[in-house]
Amino acid sequence: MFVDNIEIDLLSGAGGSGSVSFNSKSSQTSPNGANGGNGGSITFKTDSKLFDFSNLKSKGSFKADNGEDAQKNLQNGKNGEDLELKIPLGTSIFYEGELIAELIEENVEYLICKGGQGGRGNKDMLSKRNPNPEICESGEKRKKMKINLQLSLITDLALVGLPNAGKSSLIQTITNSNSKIDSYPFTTISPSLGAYTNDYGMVTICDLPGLISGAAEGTGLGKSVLRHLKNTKYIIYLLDPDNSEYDINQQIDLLEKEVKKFDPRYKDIQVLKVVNKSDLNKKVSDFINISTLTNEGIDELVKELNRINFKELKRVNKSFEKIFIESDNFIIDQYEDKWIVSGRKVDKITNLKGNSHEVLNEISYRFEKSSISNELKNRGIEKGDIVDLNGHEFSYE
Ligand SMILES: Nc1nc2c(ncn2[C@@H]2O[C@H](COP(=O)(O)OP(=O)(O)OP(=O)(O)O)[C@@H](O)[C@H]2O)c(=O)[nH]1
Ligand SMILES: [Mg+2]
Repeated sequence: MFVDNIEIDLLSGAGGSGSVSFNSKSSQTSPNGANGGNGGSITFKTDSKLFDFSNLKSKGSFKADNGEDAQKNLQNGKNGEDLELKIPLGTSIFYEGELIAELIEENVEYLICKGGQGGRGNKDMLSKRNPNPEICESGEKRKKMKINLQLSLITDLALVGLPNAGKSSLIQTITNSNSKIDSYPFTTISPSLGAYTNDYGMVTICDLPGLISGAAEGTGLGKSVLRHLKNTKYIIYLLDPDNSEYDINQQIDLLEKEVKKFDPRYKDIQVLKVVNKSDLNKKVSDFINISTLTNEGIDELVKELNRINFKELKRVNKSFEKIFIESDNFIIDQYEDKWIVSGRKVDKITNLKGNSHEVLNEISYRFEKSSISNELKNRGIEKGDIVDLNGHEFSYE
C-alpha cells in the first residue's frame, strides 16, 4: 500500500549523569568526576530510492539511545547512538500542526529531535564559589515528539482530470506505467508513476486519482490528490467529452478552481489542456484531441511535450527548514504564599545530585541569576514566601 501521510512518535536519548569522585593520590584531593554522555538525536535524511513512508509505517515509533552515565576518575560516559530515519524526497514535516520543513533535495539531513545533554561531573563543576564540589549534574531528559509526515511526489508532469477522463490510460500509452484502468470512477486511488525520455532527458509523470467538486476541502480523495501537485512542474488537464455532468469548459472551471483554492501558488504551474476520447466523434476545436483507445493525436501530444525542457522549469514549492531552538520556558503556579515553578528552565536549574546542602546552595545561586527570580518579583512575591522548584523548597529572600 502507498503510504503518503503518517504520524510517527520520536523519542530522543536522555543525557547520562555526571559523576562525583576525587583524586586521592595527590596530597591535596581534587575532584575528578567525569561527564555523562549526550543522548542520541533523531535526524531525517532524504533518499531518492524511497517513494513513500512504508519503511516507517510498520514500526510507528522510534527511539534513539540514552547517553551513558559517567564513571569515577575521569571516565566520561559514552554518547548514545543517533538514529537516522530515511524519507522520500518531497516530504513535508509537521509538528503540532505547523509546517517545519519541506525536504525536496537528495541527501538532506534535518535534525528533528535532539538528544539530552550529558550532565557535568564534579571536575567540571569546580568554580571559585565551590572549589571542591561534591555534586554533579544529572543528564537532560529524553524529548518526545509526535510528527506528521506528508509526501508530495517529485515529478515533472502530473495528470489531472475528473474520474474516468482516461488519465491512467494516457500514462500507460506514453510511459512504462501499469496504472490500473477501468470504467468505474476512482479506479486510481493512489498516485502512480511512469517515465519516458524526451529530447532533453527523462520525464517523470504522475497519474493521480480523479478530482471532483469540493476536492480542495477534502471531498473524494481531494486533498491527498492536490498535495501531489506541490512538487510537479507541469500539469496536463485531461478533459472528457463523454462526461455526462460537465461539458469541457465546466470541467476546466472545476479543475482550475479546486487546484488554485488548495494552494494559490499552483496558478504558476504551466498547464496543457488535452481532450481525450476523440474516437467518440466528440472532438473540441482549439485543443489537442487524443484517443488513448486508437492512439489518434498521441504523436501530436508527445511532440508538444518533447519541446519542453522540464529541467528548466521551476517547482512552486521551495525547500524550507525551520531550526528548532527550544525555549527555556517556565510556568508559575501560585497558591497563597507558595510559588511552584516548573518547565525546562527549572529543569536546568535543579539537575543536580550529591551533597544535599551543596545541591540546595547551587540551586538558589542559579535561581537568583535566572529570569525566574525577576518574574516572581514582578508578580509580587514577598520575603518568606516558599519557592518550589521541581520539589526543592526554600524560602524567598
Ligand atoms: N472511448 C474511449 N474510452 C477511453 C479512452 N481512454 C480511456 N477510456 C475509457 O475510460 C474509462 C476510464 O479510463 P481510466 O484510464 O481508468 O480513467 P481515469 O481518468 O484514470 O479514471 P480514475 O482513475 O477513476 O480517475 C475506461 O473504461 C477506459 O477504457 C479513449 O480514448 N476512448
Ligand atoms: Mg486512473
